[in-house]
Amino acid sequence: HMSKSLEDTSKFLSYVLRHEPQAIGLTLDSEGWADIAALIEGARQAGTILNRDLIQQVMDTSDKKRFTISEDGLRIRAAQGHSAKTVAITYPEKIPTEFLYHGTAARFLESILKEGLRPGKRHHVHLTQDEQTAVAVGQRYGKPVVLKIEALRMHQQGFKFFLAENGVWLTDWVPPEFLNAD
Ligand code: HQG
Repeated sequence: HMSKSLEDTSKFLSYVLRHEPQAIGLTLDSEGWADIAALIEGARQAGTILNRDLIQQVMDTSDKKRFTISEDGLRIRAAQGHSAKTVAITYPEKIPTEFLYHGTAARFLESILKEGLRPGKRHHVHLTQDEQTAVAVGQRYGKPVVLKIEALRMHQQGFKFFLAENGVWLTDWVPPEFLNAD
């Protein structure tokens, strides 16, 4: 489990590597990679304590494996969850399992059943193979509801699915006809 300070470090990394790299003068390439030395220097200038050891501790204790370090050890990226406009990761396209799950809050249900699942500010809709993970995701916004998605049937009808390196499934949009709330 993660300590409070490591959790803060993880949240800082999510913020700059997914959403606002420019907040610390950082540049992400189109695959989402940031230079680790530049990340540490940008954090220092913003008054955030960060070093390689802290980054490594976050990597080692992260249940969701949110971040990936390049093989040469010089770069880091978030595996998924981006909203940053300059990032467009080329995820491998995969055939999904029969069902995938999405956790959300009960108050969003009416809108979701009308419009389908939309990515919002992020680049994709996030789905998981694991119902329990979906419950935890939904809890972040209120009373959780888990939607069961007919992923394989979507795939058979031409919808594309991508698998991030941390096991999170991504797609562009889930139309209401493939959603079940029960
Ligand atoms: C909802 C976490 C109304 C959607 C997780 C969600 C994930 C709609 C919210 C990752 C809607 C967007 C992403 C519609 C979707 N009407 N609401 N038509 N379509 N929504 O945070 O999936 O811990 O951008 O249900 O594990 O909650 O950050 O997406 O509630 O993988 O690493 O709009 O974040 O990972 O919220 O979470 P988000 P998400 P981390």
